[in-house]
Amino acid sequence: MKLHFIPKTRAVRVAWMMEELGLDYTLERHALGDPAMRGPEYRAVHPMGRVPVLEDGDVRIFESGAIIEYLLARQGGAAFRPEVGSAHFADYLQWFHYCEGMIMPPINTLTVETILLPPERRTEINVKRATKLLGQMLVPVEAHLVDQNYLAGDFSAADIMTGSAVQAATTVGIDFSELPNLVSYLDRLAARPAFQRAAAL
Ligand SMILES: N[C@@H](CCC(=O)N[C@@H](CS)C(=O)NCC(=O)O)C(=O)O
Repeated sequence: MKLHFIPKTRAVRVAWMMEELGLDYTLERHALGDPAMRGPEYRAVHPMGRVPVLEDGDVRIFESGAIIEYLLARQGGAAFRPEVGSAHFADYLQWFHYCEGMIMPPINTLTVETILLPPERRTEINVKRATKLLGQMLVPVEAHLVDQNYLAGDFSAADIMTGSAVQAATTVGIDFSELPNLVSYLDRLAARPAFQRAAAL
């Protein structure tokens, strides 16, 4: 299997999942901002010129969450996904999708407004709104973790998705002083050898 990869992006989530599953894979490395990612050759790999993309034989699949679901289904991922009949299954689905649905949109805005745009094109009000919204999006995760170590029973792919979004929130100026459960959750995630290997790629 080959993973199209850029460090410190959503591609790390997929590498993390592959490391947890103990899979063999190769990386095709790209660079953020490289015009080649918007060229016709790479657009044939990902129509928007993004990472991650996984290639597995004849299969090519993009969207980090979809790739992780694909890996769990095809590579014996039962240890990282509660069974359909489990009391944790609904939590698993909810927190798996909360990542891209709720936490990443304001992070996307903050990344554009504080990193990607040149200073003269940045809008302070957008930064303020996105920072406030992101803070609000983290509150339900903090509350959910009050009496449990992970989002859906044992560690699962939901922790790779929403956990990595919470990790990303630490890089865009969010104040975690009132989010102690998230701080210890981040420590638990960061202690996982599979995460450490993926983050070092
Ligand atoms: N929802 C997509 C988002 C993909 C995405 O936006 N990837 C970013 C990195 S985190 C990217 O490739 N950016 C490169 C660019 O915009 O040039 C997913 O979860 O895979």
